[in-house]
Amino acid sequence: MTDTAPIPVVAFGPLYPYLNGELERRFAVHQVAADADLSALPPEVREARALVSFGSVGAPAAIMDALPKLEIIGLFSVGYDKVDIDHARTNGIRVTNTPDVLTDDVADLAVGLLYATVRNIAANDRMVRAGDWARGAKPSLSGRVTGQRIGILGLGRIGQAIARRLEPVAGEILYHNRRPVMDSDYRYVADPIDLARQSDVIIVATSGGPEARKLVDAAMLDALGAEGVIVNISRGSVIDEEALVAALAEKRIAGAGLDVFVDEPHVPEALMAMDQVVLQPHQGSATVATRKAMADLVLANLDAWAAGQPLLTPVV
Ligand code: 8YV
Repeated sequence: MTDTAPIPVVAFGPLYPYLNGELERRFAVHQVAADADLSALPPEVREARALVSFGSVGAPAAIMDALPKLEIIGLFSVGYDKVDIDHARTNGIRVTNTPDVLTDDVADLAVGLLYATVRNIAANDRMVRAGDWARGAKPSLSGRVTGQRIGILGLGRIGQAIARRLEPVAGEILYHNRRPVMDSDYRYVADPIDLARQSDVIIVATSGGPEARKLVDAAMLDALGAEGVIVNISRGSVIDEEALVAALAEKRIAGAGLDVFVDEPHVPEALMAMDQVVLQPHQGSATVATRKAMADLVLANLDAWAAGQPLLTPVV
């Protein structure tokens, strides 16, 4: 009996090493850089029937068109805003992502960023390490988290996990979604500007993508106000980054805790200089346990596809 040749699979962009290793155990893996010249792909790469990618790289129409035998895209991320979903659907290409396994870690980081920003934890750490406290400097008094009105922009799985974490300390939890969440314990606000106006803190937990681009604009930041704080663990594209920098510089808002940015890994220089801003390098799901769970879910989806079984977490 002849062994069938391993299925050719494209690893699009540098994959998490454990995931890459497990893929190589199963398939014939071809590494393709995210900025590769797709018109020059070797013939054996163009035979690929599956592609594995992740949040910041995604899968534009061009890579799908460069792989005429592509049947499935497995994403090592819950966000699929960098995947041309319509093109995949039109061409009968399945798409899977990694929801649920990362919800708790992303929610934990959002809450950590909230406390770090409101209580000046990063700025005070720098002050102690610089020896300023020892030389008599006095840290500024901070805001507080307990009792505050927490506005959640996007009450999906991650937004709801954030709300559950903050329920014991928040004065009120309110949210904006495209539509109300059935049976939610939290107050729905139909307009994002009104959400900002009625909140002390805005936590951005919505999906990325064109419909959410610059959802948080100058008007929403002004509605949040000079005592307000914003946290973003969603996508940098959801906030008008220039408007955010201006609002922070002009003290029209008090602070920001940011895990995501428009042009990662590049962060606006102005934000680097601001003590009222806490910056993280897109670490929401970046724990050992969760990254392995995400990888195992990508692999389980591809194993199911290869065996002709139903996919576990299909987007398309
Ligand atoms: C990244 C994320 O995918 O899940 C998402 O949508 O943004 C993150 O988990 C992760 O950093 C891998 O690139």
